[in-house]
Amino acid sequence: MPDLQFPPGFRFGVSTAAYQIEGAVAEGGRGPSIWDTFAHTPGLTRGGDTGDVACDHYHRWESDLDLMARLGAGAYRFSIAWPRIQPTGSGPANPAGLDFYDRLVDGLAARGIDPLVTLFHWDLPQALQDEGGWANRDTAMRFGEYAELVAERLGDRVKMWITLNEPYIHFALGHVQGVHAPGLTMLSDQLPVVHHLLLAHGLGVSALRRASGAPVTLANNYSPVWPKSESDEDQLAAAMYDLVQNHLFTDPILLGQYPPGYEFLTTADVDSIVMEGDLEVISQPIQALGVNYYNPSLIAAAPEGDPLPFVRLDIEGYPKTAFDWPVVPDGLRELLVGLKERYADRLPPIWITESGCSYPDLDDQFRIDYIAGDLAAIRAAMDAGVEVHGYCTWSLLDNFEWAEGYEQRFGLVHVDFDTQQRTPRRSFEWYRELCTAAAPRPDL
Ligand code: GCO
Repeated sequence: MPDLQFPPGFRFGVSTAAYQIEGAVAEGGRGPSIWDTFAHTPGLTRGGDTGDVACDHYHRWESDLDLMARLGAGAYRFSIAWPRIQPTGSGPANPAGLDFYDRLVDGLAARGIDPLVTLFHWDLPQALQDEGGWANRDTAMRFGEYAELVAERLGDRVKMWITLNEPYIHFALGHVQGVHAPGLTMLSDQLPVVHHLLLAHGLGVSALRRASGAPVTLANNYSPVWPKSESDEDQLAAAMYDLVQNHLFTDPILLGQYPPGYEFLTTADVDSIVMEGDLEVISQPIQALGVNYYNPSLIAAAPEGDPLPFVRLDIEGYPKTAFDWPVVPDGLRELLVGLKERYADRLPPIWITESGCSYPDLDDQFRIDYIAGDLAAIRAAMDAGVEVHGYCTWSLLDNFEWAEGYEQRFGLVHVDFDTQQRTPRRSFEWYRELCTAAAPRPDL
């Protein structure tokens, strides 16, 4: 166990997401999501993998909660599948959907584990996508209604709400690069998607604050940006990448304004998209900021004629995960200190809502070293004045890694997807010492 000291009350936990672990995609009244459509489209996921069964968590949730209790997890960050609550994304709640999450939240409480609930982790109801998805302002309104339904049922027991997971990644990979659902390649006029995701966050905050006293945040994927060279071209490309990845979904929320230079996202009249009063809704106070961290971004200017002004380059000279991602723990310290410098007294306390690595072996010293590196980086950021309240590693279980299917294994617990057998890796026992030292819990 690392001999790092964290303040009393600091929580160690784990993170998952509905479409990546639940399965049972046509049970309990659940409607189709854009990820059901995308994963069932030939050629879009590795080996045609889908989340139809995943970790079968919908049926195995109680034994999975027992695993978390054995881990001594202080917090469990999971997402609610919108299409379980509203199969077509609007209208009355599906009772069976609310009942599933009601049992889950009660099961967590019975095991002394704090529920941190993400309302949107990319599985938009397909019926809303059929009406334009996030390009349609109405989708933001629907999200506010969905948030209210969930908060009215669970709001007395949820310990923190996360409105959106990684809106930048959902925008960039799902709407520009086309490699995630809904598989769009919008090369201009992207601002409506960006703005309606932010407006959904704001309407979600309003709804959650009405129906629940729990803190509200969102989780962004932040990445320190490293220009390839001092050349003007690379510096400009790096600044633009920093704008879209790190500031576009944070400045409007914490500063009440878009980052300078965002106008390149549209050729339309911005006032026809960003309506009067929207930024006031979007910038309502949040009580924490969720930070997902995986690695820095090495950026160079794109070649002439490329649709995007920047290219992300491989980062050499660091250990690589099985996903070929560089392991740069100090990047987490760098981004946390950078957030403090940019947002100063507007920065709420931080939760690390995701960080982890793909590594297949049961004897996974690699994952232990990865998490230990994260924790040392967090401790260093805290020593530099950044307030951090918790750390949820990605992930409890090996799960459906989006377009990569089941190839990449991020779990403290190995899953045999043929038998659904769970086998804790060595990192599980290592992390258990950390969790139980932070908040001793009875052995189950
Ligand atoms: C993300 C998502 C997770 C991923 C994890 C590993 O950050 O992309 O929130 O669903 O599975 O990050 O890529």
